[in-house]
Amino acid sequence: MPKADIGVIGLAVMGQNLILNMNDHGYHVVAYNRTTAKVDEFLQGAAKGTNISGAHSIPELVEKLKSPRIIMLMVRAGDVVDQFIDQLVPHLAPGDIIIDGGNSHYPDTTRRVHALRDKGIRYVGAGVSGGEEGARHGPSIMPGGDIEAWPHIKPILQAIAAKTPDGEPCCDWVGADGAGHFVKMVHNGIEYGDMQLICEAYHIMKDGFGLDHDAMHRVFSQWNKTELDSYLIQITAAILAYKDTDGSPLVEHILDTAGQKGTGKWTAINALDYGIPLTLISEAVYARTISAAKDARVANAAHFPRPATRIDGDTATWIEALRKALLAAKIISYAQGFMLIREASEQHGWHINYGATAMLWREGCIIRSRFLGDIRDAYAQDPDLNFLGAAPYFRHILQQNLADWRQVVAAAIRHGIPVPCMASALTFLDGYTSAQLPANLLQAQRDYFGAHTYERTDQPRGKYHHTNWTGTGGDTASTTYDA
Ligand code: NBP
Repeated sequence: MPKADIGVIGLAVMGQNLILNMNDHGYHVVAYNRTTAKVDEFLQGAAKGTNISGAHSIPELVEKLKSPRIIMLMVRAGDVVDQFIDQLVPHLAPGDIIIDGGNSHYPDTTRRVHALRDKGIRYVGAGVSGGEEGARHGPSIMPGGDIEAWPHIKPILQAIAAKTPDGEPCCDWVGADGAGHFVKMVHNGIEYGDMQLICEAYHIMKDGFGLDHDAMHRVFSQWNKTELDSYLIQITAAILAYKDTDGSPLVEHILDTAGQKGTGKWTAINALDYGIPLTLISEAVYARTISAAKDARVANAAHFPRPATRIDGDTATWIEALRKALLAAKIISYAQGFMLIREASEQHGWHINYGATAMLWREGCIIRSRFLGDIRDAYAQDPDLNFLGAAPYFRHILQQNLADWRQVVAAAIRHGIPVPCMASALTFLDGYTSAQLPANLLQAQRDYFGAHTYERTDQPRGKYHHTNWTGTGGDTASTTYDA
């Protein structure tokens, strides 16, 4: 039997579908799973009649692979990955490659890359997005880690990845260490933001404009023919048209408490750690948390009634204003996400290509959209672009949409419709485009109570001053540093 091209460990939904995808592209795959009965079930089930082989132990798996051996883990993130690495290493030779295709936290990937490099093993953390359908027919893949592995794994990963309308694979090298898993994490955070923005638009349409579900379905279908063209807008249109067995919209029978698995939270925590104002995605995480507090919301609702009236004015005009608000807020969300990627890339020396990152998400993943092609174009024009909203294409949209965006947020606030993402994005833009903010008073307060010092407008930057504000404090200043 000729040796196989790649081994895959983990035969749950992602592993099985990736293996079938690899097989479709002519790769000979060996499948292994902790519960080995699943290997036989797979070989006799979905893999029947294919070129896929099975292994019932780690040594058998390794033995069946050609050199350098390539083994992909598609298992639960966390300790399980370390356990498989520990089991594999004694059977591997220098130059062999382990790819972790699960949702690992990027510092774990960085640690594993370094620990395995010392043993001569090349380790890659590859974020995979697109769920079951993507895994089977073309996911977005974000590999990073030991670049010496890339020439060996590039043909197979790019073959199975989704393709852009121009035929480019949605898979390319992201950077060293945990860069691939970092970018996957931010992708998931952006997904939280996109979903919450759409939910806010639905809420305004339903409670503010009084649209029924068929009308909302038509609006989202129409929006999908504009710059908002994306998978999430498309499925929202389909969800709003979907009827339960009694003919009523199914969506209204679904309990309004959102779950989360933690990648949005990781993104927000990282933004705080890196000092990046990732306000929209953070608000999207909090929105899910508030939604989960159903009992408290129901109890409190009785004490805070909302205006019963609809938002005044021509509905068609409002719908167009809402589309503009959604698009503008989405630009801010991606701008903030790329600020975070840029900061991490610079701090770690990952040299991430931001335009290429946008194209990794163009197809195959949940946030796939036409918009990502525009982001790639913006970085092609200016690879060092600091703020996406400053790129001519996006700046023009923000300028054109700003007045309507303010109207929509103001109307929602007046009617008691929560719009945390649309509003925080607007507030971010107002702050990030203000030449003067009230932080002069804030610095005065800090110096007043804690001798934290301040810089003066009439003195060079970097020169710090302290005032004895009360006449009873001392002249000793606190140390100045950024936390
Ligand atoms: P799961 O995340 O459900 O993991 C199932 C696999 O992990 C099985 O092979 C299972 O073996 C193995 N496993 C578990 Br669970 N505990 C184990 C242990 N203590 N020791 C050894 N093996 C153990 O599968 P998935 O949904 O296919 O996802 C795989 C990876 O891809 C995860 O990291 C996930 O976060 C990521 N991901 C998932 C999706 C998605 O849509 N599902 C999308 C993108 C990324 P067993 O059969 O013996 O229990």
